[in-house]
Amino acid sequence: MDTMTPPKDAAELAARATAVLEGNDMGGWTRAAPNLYPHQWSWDSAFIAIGIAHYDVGRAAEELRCLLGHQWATGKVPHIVFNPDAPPESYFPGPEHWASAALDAPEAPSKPATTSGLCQPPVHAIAAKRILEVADGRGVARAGALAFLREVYPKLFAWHRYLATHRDPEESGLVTIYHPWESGTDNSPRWSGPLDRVEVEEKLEYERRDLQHVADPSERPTQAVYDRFIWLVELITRSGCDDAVTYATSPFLVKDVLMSAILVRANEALLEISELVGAPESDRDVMRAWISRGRRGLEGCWDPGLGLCLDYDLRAGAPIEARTVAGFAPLVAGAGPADQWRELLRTFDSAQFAGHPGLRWPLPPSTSPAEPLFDPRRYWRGPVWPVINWLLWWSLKRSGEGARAARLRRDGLAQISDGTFGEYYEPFTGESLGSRDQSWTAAVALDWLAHQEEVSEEP
Ligand code: 9WN
Repeated sequence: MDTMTPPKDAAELAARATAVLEGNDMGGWTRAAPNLYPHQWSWDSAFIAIGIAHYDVGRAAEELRCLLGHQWATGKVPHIVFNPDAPPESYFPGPEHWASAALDAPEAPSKPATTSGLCQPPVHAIAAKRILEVADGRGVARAGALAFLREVYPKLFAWHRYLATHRDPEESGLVTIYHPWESGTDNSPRWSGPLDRVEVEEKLEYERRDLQHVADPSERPTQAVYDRFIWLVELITRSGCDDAVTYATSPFLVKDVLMSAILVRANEALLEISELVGAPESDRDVMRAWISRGRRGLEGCWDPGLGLCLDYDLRAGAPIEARTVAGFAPLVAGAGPADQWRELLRTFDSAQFAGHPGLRWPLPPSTSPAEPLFDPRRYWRGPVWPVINWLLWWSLKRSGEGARAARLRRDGLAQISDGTFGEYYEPFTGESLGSRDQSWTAAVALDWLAHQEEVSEEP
């Protein structure tokens, strides 16, 4: 297949997206990207499962089953499940790093460590539900998809319970993260203030592996940021990945609004799953309480001046004032006060985000071009992420914003129709950046393309 020229039509784009996912298929699980990311990443695999469902429902279920097979006893779903066959020099920090630093955590699922000790946004219940919807849409494998939901429901419930308890002892409705990697938006200016306050107290001996896989180091985090990433990993592993110790001592402790909003929607999806699998009513009461607590928590993070929702730095005791795509968290969570919703859509359409006149496509940059730390080429500091657009599209659609969602899908598809399946895209030129053949970008393409066939909703 010629992968240099853009696909000529939707059918060819779908064929190429399928080829990317099949090429990254490691047998039961999918690496996030061929070179830069040779392991299974938690939230990537949820999006990947949605994409795979369009050509193989059973294999899509297997993707999540494999990830959830590495769940910790606390309920935590690890952010990376390591590929035992990946060469040690392919990614840092790899399994030996997590193992060597006393990963004797009683909750770890296996020894030596086969996972990282962090977690990522909980998109999994949304993906599990979507697998059933896709199966229904294709008229295939409903019984298998239902059996799969029955099997994973308790694991997903335990995962959400972990986030609602260990990661929210204050019962604020907001999820606490210990490391920018947990947010999935690692290098975002959201984390610059809290990271600047992290003091790297020891000399760190390590070799970065990410720079060998990208065309230009300016697309990846700086060395100062990376040192802090690694120092935080060091502190977490030294605590034996103990939540209570990390909570009490970590210099980086933040309430993440995007992760919290995803949890709200994931709880809604899990509620629906609980009905389908006949889970006890008491579970549903618990989930309903988590949902309203989550929505209340997000309402409290609203910044009327910026017209966005802001993360909260627990160590500084202050909101984090950064205009990033995470500020649209209430759109992801759905519902919320009508005036906030209107304000948020106004911010979305303004020149600060999708309405910026210089954009190649009217899609929200990961960081607003109006932010001092905006950088159109650097990871999470400006480029557009197809997977974030998918999340916004899906959320808007569920909130009855069909026309807006349709525009987002149309423009998002136009962006990824170059066929490179970039990890992210330069907002003004549309250039594909970071990794190529990124699995979740291919998955988003497949889901969007299939949706086009399901309904016609162009505004
Ligand atoms: C660290 C795999 C992951 C994504 C994250 C993205 C990036 C890793 C890295 O790649 O993070 O987890 O090494 O930069 O930021 O969202 O899950 O695609």
